[in-house]
Amino acid sequence: MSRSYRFPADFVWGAATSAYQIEGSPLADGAGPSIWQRFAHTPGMMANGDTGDVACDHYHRYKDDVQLMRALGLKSYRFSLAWGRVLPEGTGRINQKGLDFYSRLVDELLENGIEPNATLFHWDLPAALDDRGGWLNRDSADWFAEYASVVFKALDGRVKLWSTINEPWVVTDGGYLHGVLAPGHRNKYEAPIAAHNIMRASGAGIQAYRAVGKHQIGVVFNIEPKYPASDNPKDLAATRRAQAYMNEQFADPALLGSYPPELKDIFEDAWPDFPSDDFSLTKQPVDFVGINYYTRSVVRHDRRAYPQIGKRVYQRNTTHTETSWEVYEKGLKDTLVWFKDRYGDVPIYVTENGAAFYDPPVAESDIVQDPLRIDYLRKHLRALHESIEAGVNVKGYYAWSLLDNLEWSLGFSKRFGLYHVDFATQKRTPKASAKFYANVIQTHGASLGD
Ligand code: GBH
Repeated sequence: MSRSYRFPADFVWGAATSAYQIEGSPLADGAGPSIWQRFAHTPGMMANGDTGDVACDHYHRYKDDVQLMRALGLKSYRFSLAWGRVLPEGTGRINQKGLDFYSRLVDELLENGIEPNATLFHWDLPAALDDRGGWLNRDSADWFAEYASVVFKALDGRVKLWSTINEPWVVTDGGYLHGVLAPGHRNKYEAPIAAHNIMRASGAGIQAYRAVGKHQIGVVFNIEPKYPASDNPKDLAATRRAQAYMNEQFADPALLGSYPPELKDIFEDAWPDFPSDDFSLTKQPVDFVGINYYTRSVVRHDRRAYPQIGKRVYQRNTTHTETSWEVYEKGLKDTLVWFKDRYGDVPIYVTENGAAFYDPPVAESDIVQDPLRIDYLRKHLRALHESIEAGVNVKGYYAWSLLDNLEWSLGFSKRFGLYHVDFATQKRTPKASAKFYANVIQTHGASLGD
């Protein structure tokens, strides 16, 4: 018997992007540089020397891009604001022209019947704030609240869904521990401090929202479920620590007001004692949580690993994407069910899900064939429907990404878009996955059963 995959009529179907990855013109109209502007212009940091100087030129082409969203039938579009366009020095002076760009984008979305979903911070910290210590400075919570308040005052009349921070784990693991993302630090003592301050900042942003905002605010976590490579107790313990490190280190202070005890074993002498008062700031009531899901990891004990989270075991007999992440749709359901069990019945949006696959060059045809991406989306959307059937309160889903874009330090080499972008000409071409997703949206998911 075939199953039905019909989603609720008010389910929010979306697609997502972020500022530095698509906008281009990072210094236009008085914007201050971000740490990504600096990092991308530091020789050796980016694949092929790629930068966000032009990216998808969305800063100039946003109206055309809103038409692409319309063609998909999107109900909502998730984007981020570049902090340095709004406050070039990160605090203090407001740059009205930068704010106006987002105001025009929001108007364009609303005129086309698409609900804006705005993320305040998707990694592009103003460089001026990095010069003051960035997320290592405890004042960063106040800086973020100041920026957030400026944006809320300008846009809350028109934007009904807000997020504070996108994927704090990536910021601290990539940016402060391994140095592969901006600001490019490799310092085990810094990582937990940056993580703590970013969660304080998220809390301060939510607090600021309660003073002026009338709609909904949450925070976005990347959750990657951890499975043990065997039932050997050492593998089980490493798996438990991996789960605490990547997933609970951020969601626990936000939703439970504490840290999992394993963090002390994971960071060893680099784990500081944080003032207990801080947790009243990190734990603010949220209206929803955003979860970004891409893959899982299978964990084996490895005593040489630092942090003490074992090592990832490559799965030989399964499909992997171009970023070599395993395709594992059951992990999405496991994640959503786990999240509800641990943190309670919070409304959830899947704020990112998608895959990089090799796309054939665009020739004369007007569509790029990407069957692997369709397969990925179909599997994950089915798993999402099963999660709702299992009782998880999922309000919406955003495909990553609307457009091929700058995949951070991997540059333009990895394509996640529903639309192909030719970065030499800026021509957008729909992929078959765009047609597939439009059909899912139009049929409220029923076409997933075909
Ligand atoms: C998101 O991060 C970002 O929000 C977005 O900007 C980005 O473009 C998009 O995903 C695609 O990357 O196998 O050890 O490498 C992704 C978060 C964390 C998901 C690491 C995959 C794999 C770990 N990622 N994870 S590993």
